Amino acid sequence: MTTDSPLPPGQQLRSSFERFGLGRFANKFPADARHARFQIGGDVATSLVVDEQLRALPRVSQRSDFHCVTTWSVQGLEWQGFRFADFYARIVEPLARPKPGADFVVLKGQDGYRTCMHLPDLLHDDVLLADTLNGAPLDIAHGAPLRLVAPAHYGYKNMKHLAAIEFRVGRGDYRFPFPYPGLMDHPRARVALEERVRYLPAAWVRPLYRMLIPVVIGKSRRALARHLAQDDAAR
Ligand SMILES: Nc1nc2c(c(=O)[nH]1)N[C@H]1C(S)=C(S)[C@@H](COP(=O)(O)O)O[C@H]1N2
Ligand SMILES: [Mo]
Repeated sequence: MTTDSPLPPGQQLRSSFERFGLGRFANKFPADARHARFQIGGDVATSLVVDEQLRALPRVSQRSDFHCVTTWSVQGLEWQGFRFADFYARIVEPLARPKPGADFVVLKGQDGYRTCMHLPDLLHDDVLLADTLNGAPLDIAHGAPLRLVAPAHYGYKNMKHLAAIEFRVGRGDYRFPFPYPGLMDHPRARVALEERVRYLPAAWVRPLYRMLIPVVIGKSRRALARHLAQDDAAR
């Protein structure tokens, strides 16, 4: 997705990129924000932990826009990291060996957040496992040590503090984290098609989500400030 393109339907431009997320996760932080290491599991022949293997993948840079389902967008973020498609072809397929049809993907964060994506959507060229933002290592606000960047999908698919990726045959018992309703987690959440939620017309939820933006940003900022202050005190 290119930058400075017209905003997708229902989105409004913000000048600053803020820490954001579902309320319950504002006070949760990664146990290890330094070392990019995560699990591959689900319906695979071999579950494994990925860390050093990532360094063997080609490093890529990408400038892309970011669209939160609550209707804010920021333009022109510079990410660096690894293409998901390379990760899949060079690590997942040969080493974990997903079962045929394991194309329902569950992403989990170190903070306990989880969401799902369709494998074909993850294999697009603009989907990254990113470890830097705007030339600096990812900070805690934006997903250290490693996050998913999928610009064509709403922010809630862009898993921060990546802890695990599971390749599953079918949805099984998957559900969005309690107490949030499953209708908030559209399986694809494509921004261009305004797949904001499941079942309901997107335009209905725009005003509700829009009201939440200042509340969530305030809560996220205060929680991060407290977390960083505790970290300093512990040092
Ligand atoms: N682990 C984790 N990933 C997450 C979230 C979260 O709370 N925890 N929030 C999601 C939502 S709703 C959005 S809009 C983006 C926000 O990314 P940012 O905090 O870097 O702005 O992260 C997404 N990924
Ligand atoms: Mo979001």
